Amino acid sequence: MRLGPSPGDTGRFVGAWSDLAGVGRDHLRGGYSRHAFDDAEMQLRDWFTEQATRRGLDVETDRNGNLWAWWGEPAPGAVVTGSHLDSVPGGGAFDGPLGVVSALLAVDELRLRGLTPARPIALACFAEEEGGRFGLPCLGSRLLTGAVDADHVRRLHDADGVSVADAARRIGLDPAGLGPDPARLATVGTMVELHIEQGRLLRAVDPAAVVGVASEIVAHGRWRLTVTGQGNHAGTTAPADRADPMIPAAAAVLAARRVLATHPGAVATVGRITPVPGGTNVIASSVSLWLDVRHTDATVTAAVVDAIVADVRAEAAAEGCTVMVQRESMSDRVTFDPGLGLELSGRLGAPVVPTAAGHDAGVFAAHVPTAMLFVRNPSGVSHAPDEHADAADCVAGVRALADVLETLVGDINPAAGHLGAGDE
Ligand code: HGY
Ligand code: MN
Ligand code: MN
Repeated sequence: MRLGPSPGDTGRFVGAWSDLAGVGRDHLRGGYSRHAFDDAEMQLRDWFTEQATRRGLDVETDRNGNLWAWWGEPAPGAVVTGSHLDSVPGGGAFDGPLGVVSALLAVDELRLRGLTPARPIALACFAEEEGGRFGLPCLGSRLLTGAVDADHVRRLHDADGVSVADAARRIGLDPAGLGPDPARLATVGTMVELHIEQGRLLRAVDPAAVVGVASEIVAHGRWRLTVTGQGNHAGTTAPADRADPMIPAAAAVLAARRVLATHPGAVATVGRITPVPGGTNVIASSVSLWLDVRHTDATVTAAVVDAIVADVRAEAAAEGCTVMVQRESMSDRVTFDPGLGLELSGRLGAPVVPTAAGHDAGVFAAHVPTAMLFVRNPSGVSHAPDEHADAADCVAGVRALADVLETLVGDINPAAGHLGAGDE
């Protein structure tokens, strides 16, 4: 194994990273807005395809819009690594793309080490991980594994009314093909996702740790509340004559914080509220708001939602409004493969930490041995423009991922010692 990072490693990372820096910048919100199959994400997909092809990997798009780049013929037992290219609105640069760029650079590293994989390696970019366009996170991996109903998904639509079916069609997919892909799932032997850490648990365990290994993902879900009142004039409507849906909506925001006092370990967030019509001098006729609630125990997650909804319904009754609650997504707690996690933690000398962030790896964990590697995030900030990881730590992440892949497919052939097809 080669010793510490060389200028080539950092330069290689910075070079690849700079390719993405200008794609999908959100000048209104700051950060990046790259959503499933939109222009920005398609530019990143094209970049990934070009980079993978240059490395001699065979690139394909599966029936659900996930990208796969193969080192070796697709066959059962493949080791899959990758992440996603889409972002939240105004998101950071690292959440998703770090895992994709690191996978490409890990292939370079393994070729420098002379590896001839004894099993196929696939680099993957999963579609709509954030759910930022159609509201259902990990859409591509959940369709592939059959974790969501394809007919329901086809009818989902974005803020402009474009359905998943239409969006799929626009990128050349057959909407009727969206759904379980058992043959492809059967090729996946092990899945490893590298991701910037989101939060501060790694530093709490070991401030010097650059890489961590995930133990679990807490239970988490998202609910849409639609409060309906009576639209009216902001100036001429007396308080007693109002049925203002913003009042119960405000109760949801405050309850999301208040109920945590009685549910330790839970987090609840209202980050998105959309009044209709949304005029400054208008009492809204309805308000949609979305709850994001997480706790390691799914029953506590449900209890937190129930407590918040009870507050909203009480305020709605007093205000003469009605409330509709729709569960848009729910992911139970995921425990990653303990044996694999301990093996990787020992191999890398990396602490094992849980996370409250969802990932495609969390979807695969129900089907194959799955692991996640976290790269140090000094501030812990994510889903915001300030999200950042130092280049040296990202290079350490690439090398850790290469170590993991070598462990999983190892067959070192020192005689090789070349970059392989499509040298950089
Ligand atoms: O929302 C999440 O937990 C993830 O970042 N998609
Ligand atoms: Mn995210
Ligand atoms: Mn992510």
